[in-house]
Amino acid sequence: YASALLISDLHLTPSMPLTAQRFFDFCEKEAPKVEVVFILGDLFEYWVGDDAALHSPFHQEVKRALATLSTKVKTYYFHGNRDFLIGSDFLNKTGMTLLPDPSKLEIAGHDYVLCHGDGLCTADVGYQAFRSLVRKPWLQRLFLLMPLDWRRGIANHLRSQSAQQYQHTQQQSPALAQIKTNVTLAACAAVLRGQSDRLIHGHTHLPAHHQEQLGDQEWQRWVLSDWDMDHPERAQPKASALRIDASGVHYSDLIKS
Ligand code: OKV
Ligand code: MN
Repeated sequence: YASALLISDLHLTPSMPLTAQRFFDFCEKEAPKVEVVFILGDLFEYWVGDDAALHSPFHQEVKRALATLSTKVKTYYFHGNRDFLIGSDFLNKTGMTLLPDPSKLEIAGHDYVLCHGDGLCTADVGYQAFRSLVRKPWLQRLFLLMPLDWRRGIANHLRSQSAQQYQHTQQQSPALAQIKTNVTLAACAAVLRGQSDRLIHGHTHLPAHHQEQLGDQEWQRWVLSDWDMDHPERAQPKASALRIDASGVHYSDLIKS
């Protein structure tokens, strides 16, 4: 591909209308200018099955935006840690192609390893255990066989547990919380080894370009931003994409005041 836009961590929910609006603008104006768009996971805040989206006007609107975009440019999707249950029904309806996490792609003459990023947070042993459990196909099939209201109940329970756990760690040791919510050098090195010296991921909400090294392995790493436009008090509202073309790799600030 000669030009690409990469986004992640929009965490779309009906309760964040400004973020959703930013995404609809992105799909209409920004994204059709490139050849390919990669969504590196966590497009949604949570996902308990494609059937849950069938009767929701909000999800229909997101589906329509993606389906329209997919007629103009190639669209690829990576599962995030929240929306890893996005399945073939949603993908077919939106025209997106699911890629395995991580995947190596050639963009504008360079090889990049792309992934969501949660798999790189190997200092958080508890999360990695949760991840390998809920990614088991047999457990996912079992979960999806449950009635929708049970699934919503389990999801709400797990989400409040997780928020409580994070708050607890943050209060006990902010330094440890910071280590647990970031990627490790060892995991980045392992995912790139023999593949590439360029890594792009989201998940940590710490947008930056890094030059890194472990032993005799060197690489560049770009982190995508999240898209919270609905909580200006929490942080500076940010919603940026990473653009790759012949001129290089650039953060394109989508905020126009
Ligand atoms: C996503 C996270 C909730 C983190 C449950 C099997 C099981 C899938 C699931 C339920 C939860 C996704 C699908 C959600 C991510 C959380 C809490 C913490 C840190 C099962 C398969 F085990 F119950 F059978 N889930 N949802 N978390 O609400 O979107 O990533 S979720
Ligand atoms: Mn994430």
